[in-house]
Amino acid sequence: MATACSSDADPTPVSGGGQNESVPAPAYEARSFDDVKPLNVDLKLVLAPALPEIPDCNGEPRNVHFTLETSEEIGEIAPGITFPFLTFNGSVPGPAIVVCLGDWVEVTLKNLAGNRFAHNVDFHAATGALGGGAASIVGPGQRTTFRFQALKEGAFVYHCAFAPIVMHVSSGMYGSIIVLLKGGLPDVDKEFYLMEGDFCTEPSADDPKGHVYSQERVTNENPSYVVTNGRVGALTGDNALKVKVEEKVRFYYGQANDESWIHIIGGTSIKSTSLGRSIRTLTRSTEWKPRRFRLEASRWPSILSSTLAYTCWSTIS
Ligand SMILES: [Cu+2]
Repeated sequence: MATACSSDADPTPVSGGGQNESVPAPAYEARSFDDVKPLNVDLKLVLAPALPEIPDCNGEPRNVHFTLETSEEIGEIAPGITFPFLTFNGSVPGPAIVVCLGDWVEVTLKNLAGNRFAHNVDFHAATGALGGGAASIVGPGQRTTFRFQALKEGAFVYHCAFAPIVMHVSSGMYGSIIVLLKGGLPDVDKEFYLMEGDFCTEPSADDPKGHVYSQERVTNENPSYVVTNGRVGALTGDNALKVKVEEKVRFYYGQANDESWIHIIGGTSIKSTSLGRSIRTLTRSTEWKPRRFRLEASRWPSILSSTLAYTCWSTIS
């Protein structure tokens, strides 16, 4: 088993994706997996805008396992327009992952046989080993399992970091991982997971309605679609988010593209909190800010100075 513990080693951040700030003090002291012998928990992932079961985070650290499966499928990006998506678990964004501070996060990454590309996964809730990217490169038909300990609270992006990274991310390979403080979050009536991303597409040579990835649009930073939850109409019409009057609602809002601002009309936001920031994932390496908007009193810090975390890595297989 290969291990690397950045909390007691050189503090220079080594995670990829433009994380170039000094590493803050860890929010949680790293402990030995073998000493703690954490309870194994299988996290049942669900597709956006749903969230998995939210843990209460009152117990001992757990070993939270889940499987991400890479898929390469042509789907509809707008009515009548198709695009060859690259995804985690067949959805854009990839499933939300919610764990507690101190939990170990044990990831199995499967790259389906028949896929064209190698893939990996880079969690910005972690540092070292390219956020997992260096530990998780899998070719078609391969799988790998690795784990890290979540030592910094906040909302972070995860994404494929296999070259060309821009192509993999802007084709849909991104999602959010949320690390909760001890005690979890106050109860709400409904929770939703939203994530914005850009797609740079152009009609293929033989089919004007069959779009393909456009490197020219990426280079010119000129996306053809700026969408929330992966496609035009993902949150409108029959897909509209529904809540009842007086219900308390929490939104987890992330971005895998250029910076923009969510704007809630028709309701009162009791509290909106920025929990982290990460890279802008298109052509520039400037920072962007995934945000989680909470509609109730918050005991979280208003702004996290960084998404960087101290992490002990273990490559399991
Ligand atoms: Cu990929």
